[in-house]
Amino acid sequence: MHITNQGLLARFDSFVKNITSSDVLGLFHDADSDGISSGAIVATAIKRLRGRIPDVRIYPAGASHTIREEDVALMKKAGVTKLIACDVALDNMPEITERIASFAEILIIDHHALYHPFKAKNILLIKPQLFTDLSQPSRYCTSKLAYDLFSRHVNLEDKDWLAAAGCISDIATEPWESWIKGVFKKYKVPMQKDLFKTAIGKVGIYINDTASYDAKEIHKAFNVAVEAKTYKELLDSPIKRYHTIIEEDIIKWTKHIKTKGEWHPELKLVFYKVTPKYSVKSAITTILGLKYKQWILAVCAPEHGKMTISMRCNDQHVAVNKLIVEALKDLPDASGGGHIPAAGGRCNVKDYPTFKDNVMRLLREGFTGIEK
Ligand SMILES: [Mn+2]
Repeated sequence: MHITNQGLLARFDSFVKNITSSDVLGLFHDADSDGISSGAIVATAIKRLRGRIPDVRIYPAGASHTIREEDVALMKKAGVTKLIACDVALDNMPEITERIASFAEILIIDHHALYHPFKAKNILLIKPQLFTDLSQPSRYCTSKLAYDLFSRHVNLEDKDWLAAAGCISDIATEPWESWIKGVFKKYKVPMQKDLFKTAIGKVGIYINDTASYDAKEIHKAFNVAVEAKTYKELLDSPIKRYHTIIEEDIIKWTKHIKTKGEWHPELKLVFYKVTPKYSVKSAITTILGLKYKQWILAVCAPEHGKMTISMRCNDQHVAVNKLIVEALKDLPDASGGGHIPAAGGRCNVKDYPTFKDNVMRLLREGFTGIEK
């Protein structure tokens, strides 16, 4: 990786140097593992720079990845003078972000796509594609990005395990392989092919499971990520409980596919409706997708009055992104898309049987969605 825009880093440096103890600092971080980890890394850096962590901390509701009006009101009321946002593409919400900029200077650290440029001059947007030559900017996850950026000003080496956990959670390890190996070596953590099975990979899982258990408990994961001196302290902390509970829910639902799935062996197809207690549908789908690699899987769950559908076909004999789009095509208020082996979509609950019929009809007609 090469730095292609030193000017942007210089602007970051002056933002950090201008933070004073009289600033009321806001921290807005995403509600998933990389978001919470990067937020904790930023908070640690701020604490070391000025003696206390950010004064106001907010995160998006559920998996919305957005900032709300009530967040703006809260920051305004608290008199926030500077806001640091982690792992949320605020440039996709320019209107609300510009309004925050009317009372606070904003630093956005993110690794999602680039959306709209800002008009306000006091918004500093930092994304990998704006200052590096990385071919896949998403692989510079926010935890690692925040770690590298703030390491220009303060020693964060004791938090390297948290940045590494963020990389693993976001499947963003490829550009940092040798650095991650070094972190594992430093803490004598055995490497495994599946990094999620390692002790540092579990840090990300525990943080995510806390958020899946109840978004109201996110502060516990955040606080322990800030305070833990090593990855072990985090794994032995009270958030372990959420992991145990979530894991039980996941295991239960992955097992039940055998009896509760609607199997169509002639089409190598299975429909499976799940109603887990916690928001673990995507975890269930990922595990089942790996277990039934040669099958076309459609895992669905009713959520907020809609049927959400996740499809997998890991051996890629059918492109499920094409299949889901085709099967949802004529249904009202339905949408879908994704990648060849993994896709998702949604439709009205009452249209779900039609979706199923469409999938079966298409497969019987020999639909693959693969370009020959
Ligand atoms: Mn991320």
